[in-house]
Amino acid sequence: MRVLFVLVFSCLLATCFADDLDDYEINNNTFSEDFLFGTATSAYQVEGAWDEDGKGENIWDRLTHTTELIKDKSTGDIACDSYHKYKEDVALLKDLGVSHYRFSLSWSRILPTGFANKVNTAGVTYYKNLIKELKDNDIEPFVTIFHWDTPQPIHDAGGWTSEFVVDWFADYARVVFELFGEDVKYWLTFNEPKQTCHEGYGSAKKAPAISSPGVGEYLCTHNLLKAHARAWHIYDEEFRSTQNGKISIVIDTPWYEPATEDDEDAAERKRQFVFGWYANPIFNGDYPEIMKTRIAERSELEGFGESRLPAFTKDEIDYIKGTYDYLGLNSYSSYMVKTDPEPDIGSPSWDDDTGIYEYQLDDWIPAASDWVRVTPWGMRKLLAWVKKTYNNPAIIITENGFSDDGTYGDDATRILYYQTYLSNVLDAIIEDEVNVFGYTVWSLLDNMEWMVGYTEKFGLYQVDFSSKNRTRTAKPSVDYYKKVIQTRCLVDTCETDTKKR
Ligand code: PNW
Repeated sequence: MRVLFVLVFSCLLATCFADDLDDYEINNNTFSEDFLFGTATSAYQVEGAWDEDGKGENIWDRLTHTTELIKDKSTGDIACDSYHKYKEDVALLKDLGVSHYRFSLSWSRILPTGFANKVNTAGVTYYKNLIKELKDNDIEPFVTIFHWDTPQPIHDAGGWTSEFVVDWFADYARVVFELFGEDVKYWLTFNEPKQTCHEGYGSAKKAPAISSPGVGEYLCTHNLLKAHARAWHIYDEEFRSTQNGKISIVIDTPWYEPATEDDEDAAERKRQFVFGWYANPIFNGDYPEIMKTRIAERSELEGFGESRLPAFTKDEIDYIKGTYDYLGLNSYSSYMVKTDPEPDIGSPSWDDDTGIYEYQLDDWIPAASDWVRVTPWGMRKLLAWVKKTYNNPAIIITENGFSDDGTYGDDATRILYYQTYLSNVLDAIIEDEVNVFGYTVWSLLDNMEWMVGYTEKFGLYQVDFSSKNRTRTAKPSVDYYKKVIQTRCLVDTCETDTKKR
């Protein structure tokens, strides 16, 4: 039996959107007892203490201190001050009842020069303390090794466009496995590599804000994939037998829905350019054929001597293929896709290489972030597509969430977002037999939202950035998420006989 539940929420909204959410049925089965419910943050976005206790400078410190690119001209110098308030954060997590907390390590806090020549003991102590506090409270640490904050000296030496970064990252990964591996059972090498490479080196929309469209992002990705594979193999060969953990990567994508039946190829092309760019080498071997073909053709028409997409050798393909123990999936929203078969040949760009147009519909309920609209059906379609395309991997949703602008009020839209997305996750598990073993809300706290500073707030907890104390206050969605975690149920009453599933 299923219940219609959402009507109440959709009409609490100031505007009732045409894409009526009262059409959504909420799954009233339960999540299994061992399904993981958690929440996430990243180092630069919450820690602050940017130059404290020996931490080195990273590319976000440099960008925020030396440019005017951040919307509210803010920095992550203090952020949520989690470097000093981690015990308070863990108390919030405990109160929520989560099974896991996903956070990232700041490379520059552990290795201030970026290189493994010098380990910063105080930085190591911070993460040891955080991990101990989590474990003392029965919360499993999910540790992201790299969440966009490249050490400045690594960037100065060539960053992700230098092949040597593979060695530098491998050295860093070995250090953190040695230091923390006894207590960490779930590792993630990279968070959302597309954001690092496309936005960092292609479109210049994120640090280090390099504009090299159609070239820089492919080079960055090539090195990053090799670095991921190297870290996976180091773990596999040197640490797995004693530490018994699992290691993978986080890949992000919206769901891309064809605008008409004729646009299915375009939608699939876009999925491959966004997600397959990273997932295909790791899960199936090598870049997607469609990327190899299109980029080679367009490069030739543009007068390049070789494809702008670098090629892996056969050995590299074999080395990268299979470097996952599970999949970390981040997804927030959906786009409609129409074909744009051959954008003009001119200056190269990844966008033109994809050959599509995309847009969101006005009647999808918007968040404060212009790229997030409430499209829960996209989550189910995405999960089914990942299952089919990548051989049914074990998946944990490592990020999903909704932003407000500070005026969250009764928080009804965020509650609606979690409820409808989780309902679609449950549909995917029960009806499509997708192997999803966990779900992670982005984010525990309102935090430094990169280029838009503190203007878009994804937190379950509001943070008062004007107070020295960075006071945390629960938004109403905390109660809803707590109840879901306790009861495993998304509505008031669930069927009881499915508990053991
Ligand atoms: C993620 N998109 O970024 C990051 O992992 C977080 O650090 C960030 O705070 C969070 O999502 C919210 O922005 C994304 O345009 C940024 O599709 C942009 C997109 C997806 C994820």
